[in-house]
Amino acid sequence: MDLFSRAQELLQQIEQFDSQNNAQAVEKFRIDYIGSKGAVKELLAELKNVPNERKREFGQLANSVKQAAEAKYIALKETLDAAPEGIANLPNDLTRPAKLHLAGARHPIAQTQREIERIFERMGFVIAEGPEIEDDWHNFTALNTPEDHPSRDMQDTFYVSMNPVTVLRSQTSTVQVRIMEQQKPPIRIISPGRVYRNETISARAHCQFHQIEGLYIAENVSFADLKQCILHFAQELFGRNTQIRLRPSYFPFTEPSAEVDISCFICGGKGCSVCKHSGWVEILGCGMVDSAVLENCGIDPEKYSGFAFGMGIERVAMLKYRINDIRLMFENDVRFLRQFG
Ligand code: 2NL
Repeated sequence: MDLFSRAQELLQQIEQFDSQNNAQAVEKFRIDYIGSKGAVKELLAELKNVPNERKREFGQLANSVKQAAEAKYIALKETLDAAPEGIANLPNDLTRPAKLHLAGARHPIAQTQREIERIFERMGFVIAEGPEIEDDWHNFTALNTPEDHPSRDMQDTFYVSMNPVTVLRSQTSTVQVRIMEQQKPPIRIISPGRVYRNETISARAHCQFHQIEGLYIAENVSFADLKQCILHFAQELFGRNTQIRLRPSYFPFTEPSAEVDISCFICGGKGCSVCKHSGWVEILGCGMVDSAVLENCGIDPEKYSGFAFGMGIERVAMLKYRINDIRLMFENDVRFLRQFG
């Protein structure tokens, strides 16, 4: 092939070159055509072999090949830089399935807490929260707990300091005492939150757990109001056919007091392992707020009365999701948590 034809061929190759916007292909173009050992350099080196009478003509042609190659290279670089980052390195198979996206989910305690909150919110209760580190007054004294009551014992409550007495709250009634001290009745609040008790850790007990307590104070609040409120709550959470059973009990802060069972939502009362073949499952404690507690919080017990209740959120969650060990709630093992997504 003569040199003129070779030059024409190069010109055509340069014009038709397609890098597919690939950085490596652009670099290869530079090396093959305008690099120090490239085709353009080779072509120009041939000038000495061209007969004198055609040197001028060949020189012009070779020069236009050189300019075409340089212009092409600049154009290739520009489109490459303008392309989104990394596009040149995309894997070939754009139809492959996307990577699995692992989204987080709420902890079963948080899900259960929210579900309980929503039921009471629909009845007009307002959420109230407060500190986890409390003084002796809000955790014990205002709640009518005698100086020698076992719950004050260091075996039961975590003391942060002795003088002044400061504890990790053992119940969220502390928040309700604070609200009663600040607000006039009617008061209708629920206080969810973490509480601490110095328990030996086992499948059923932990030194930290979550509670929701409720408090309703107004004129003429009766035990019948308490019963109906709890019945409605139980039917909302466990189903329309749920029944409740009240057993007399004792708390320092309520009088009278009761423990509430629900008809077993697993076997419907026939008897199973969840209700230990009794047909009933304990779900919360409650009672009419003791007049001494109202007085301690600056509320006139002659004018106002009220009811209160408290339940463990883990206990409800364990029943609902059939979890048999409370420790699973605090280990944050993803194999456990993923079951609640
Ligand atoms: C339980 C029982 C209960 C209360 C909590 C309460 C709060 C105030 C006044 C009076 Cl401010 N009572 N709370 C009453 C009865 C029972 O909790 O088994 N909790 C896990």
